[in-house]
Order: sequence, then C-alpha cells, then structure tokens
Amino acid sequence: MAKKPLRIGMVGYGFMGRAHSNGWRQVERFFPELGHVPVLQMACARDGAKLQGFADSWGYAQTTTDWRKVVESPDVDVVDICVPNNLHAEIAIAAAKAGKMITCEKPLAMTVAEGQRMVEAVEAAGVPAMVWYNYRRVPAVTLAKQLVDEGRMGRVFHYRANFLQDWTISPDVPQGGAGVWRLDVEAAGSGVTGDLLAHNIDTAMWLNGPITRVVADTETFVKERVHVDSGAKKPVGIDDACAFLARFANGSMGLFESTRYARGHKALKTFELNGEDASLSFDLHDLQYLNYFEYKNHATGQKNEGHLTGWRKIHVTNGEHPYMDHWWVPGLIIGYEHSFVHACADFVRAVDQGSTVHPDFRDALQTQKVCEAVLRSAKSGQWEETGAEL
Ligand code: SOE
Repeated sequence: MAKKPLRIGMVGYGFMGRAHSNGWRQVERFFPELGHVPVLQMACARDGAKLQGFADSWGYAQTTTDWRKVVESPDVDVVDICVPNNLHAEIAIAAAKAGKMITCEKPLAMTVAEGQRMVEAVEAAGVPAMVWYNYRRVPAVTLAKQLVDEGRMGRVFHYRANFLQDWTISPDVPQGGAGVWRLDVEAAGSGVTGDLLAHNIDTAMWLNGPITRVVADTETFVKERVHVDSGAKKPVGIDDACAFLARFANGSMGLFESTRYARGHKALKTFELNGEDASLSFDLHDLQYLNYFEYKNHATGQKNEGHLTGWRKIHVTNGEHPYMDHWWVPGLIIGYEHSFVHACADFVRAVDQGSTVHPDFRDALQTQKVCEAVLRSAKSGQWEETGAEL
C-alpha cells in the first residue's frame, strides 16, 4: 500500500530541532509498518544564514524566517514547535486554527492560563497535538509503566525523582540567546521547575497518578547575569534549584529535587517507586536498565523471601520489551535519541489510526498545573493544591 507523506514544518533549530529532525528522519526506516512517511518540508528560524545550514544538513525542502508562513503553508501538515517557551502558545494556537497537527516541546506553556488556551484551541480544532516529554519513551521507562499497569506494585507508598545538572554554576553564564534562554525568565517562564522537574512530574503522574498537593523550596544562587540582548546585567528571575514534597491522589508520598548547581552532575535523572509488593528504579545514566524488586508476585501471590531475595537489573533490550523489536538484536542497546524516534512513531501511528497520542496538550496541562503549584508554594511557604487531574 502506498504510504502517505506527513509534511513537517519545524519551528526552531536548536538542540531540540536536531533531536526532533533526527526522529522524523529515522522513524520510517525503523517502523516500516507505519502508513505515513514524515517529510522534512519546511524549517523556520529567525537567523536566516544559520537556518540554511540547518535545513541543508537535515534535508528540509524549504526555509522561512517567519513562523506564520509555516502555519499558513498548504505544504505543511504538522507544525513542530521547538522554540523557547514564551513562543509556544502563540504558534500552537495559530497552528490549531489553521487546522495543522502539532507537536510541541515541553513544558507546554509559560503558565496554566496560557496552557488552558492552548488545550482549548487544539480541542476545538480536533487536531492531534503531542508534547515531547520524551523520557516516557525510553524503553526501560515504558517497561516501568507496563509493570505498574500489570498491577505488580501493590499499594504505592513512595515516589522519588531527581534531575541534577551543573552547567550554570559560573556567574559568567549569560541569560537570553541560544540555549541560555533557559536562564531568562521572560523566555522560559521558570528555571529548573519547568525545564527539568516538568519531565519528572510528567513521568511520575504517568506512572503513579495525579499529584494533588505540593510544598516547595526554590533558590536562585546567582542573582544577576548579563543578558545577551542588551549586554547589561539583569536580575535573574528563574529558580536555579527546586525541591518539593508531594502527595499523590493514591495517598503515596513524593519527593522531587532538581538543580543546575550539583557540581559533577550533567544529567543525573533518576526515579524510584516503592510499593507494598514491589519497587522499581531507573537511572538515565544506565538507560538500558530497569531495576525491579519483587517481594510478592502479583499473579501467584508467592512471596520472595530468604537468601536469594534481591533486585533484578533488567536489561531492556529484548524483542518483548517496549519498542525494542524495531531495533537491533537482543542485548544491543539504544540511547537518548531513540526516545524521540519512538515519539515520532507513536505520533505517526496515531495519525494512521485517527487515535490520540499521549502526552497530549491536556496531559501536559496537568504537569503545568503541578509546576505552577510548586512555584506558588515556594513563594507562600505553604502546601498548595495542584488541581491536576488525569
Ligand atoms: C536543559 O539542559 C535540558 O536540555 C532540558 O531543556 C531538556 O528538556 C532535558 O531533557 C535535558 O536538559
């Protein structure tokens, strides 16, 4: 059967522009069963010279420096939004109104109110809309979800996660501009809460249900940084570090920490879930493994006690593991970039079938609600309700 093209209009060409472009390019080769083939149709960014280099290396057919041309183009089916957070809403809402499908980088928006408008726009237009919380699609993380859904954990007591980096310790790192827009509150909305904890919150709520309330503490260690646009020092408005306690709707306790000031850590991203019957844990540095401790088997009721009790380190590379039948032979690993290929595969499959792909804008809005409650709590010093529901 002839495959149909799915023409991608990429807005932005930074780190995520490359990660997504690679995903769109690879997916056809490794998921040949899909009915649509992504075509890199149009690339858009403000800097025309750099844009051409990006378009040439990835094979985009057209370029424009105006995102409205992407949204309005009859040659584009999917608008892929990879620009700083303060531009997500305007582009996504315009794309939805133009009837385009949308894939949007995380976090969804600057605020819950903005995210709500984005949800309304895509739901009114009835267009598929996915947010790139890519870590869900690391096979070991997807396997964790499978184990939870199989009912293996029993009553959940604890969920803890962290995401630690160290790249902004120097006061000489500026704010604003390529990459470091993440330090500029006007472009990013928040610091580690929206940039890093949002990933952890998305995975946490996917695995363990809604987070209902939070109490948080944040810190901005470097109070002023040069802004790239003006060359002058400006106050830093983002959170450099954030720690919060949480309660999930299922009664379990949550503990989350993120910072860009953990000297020696580039991307220490871990989570652990402790249930009455089992525990599981994941570490992004060892992303091919899921660690699983089974106390009581959910099917037989048999308890694992005695001298052979221990954690299993599951090498998630077998054909029966999520996504892995599309890659190499058992035992051979895949990496970070494959989580984006998997997102593309799931998105294209949903387009083929006319079904919904998660996390959609409504799912990502729930994460936004938790992020906002975290920042609210850091100001109020009180527990704050999140209003998140799934
Ligand atoms: C920040 O350094 C960053 O690139 C985030 O923006 C990404 O979302 C995260 O996956 C890795 O770290």
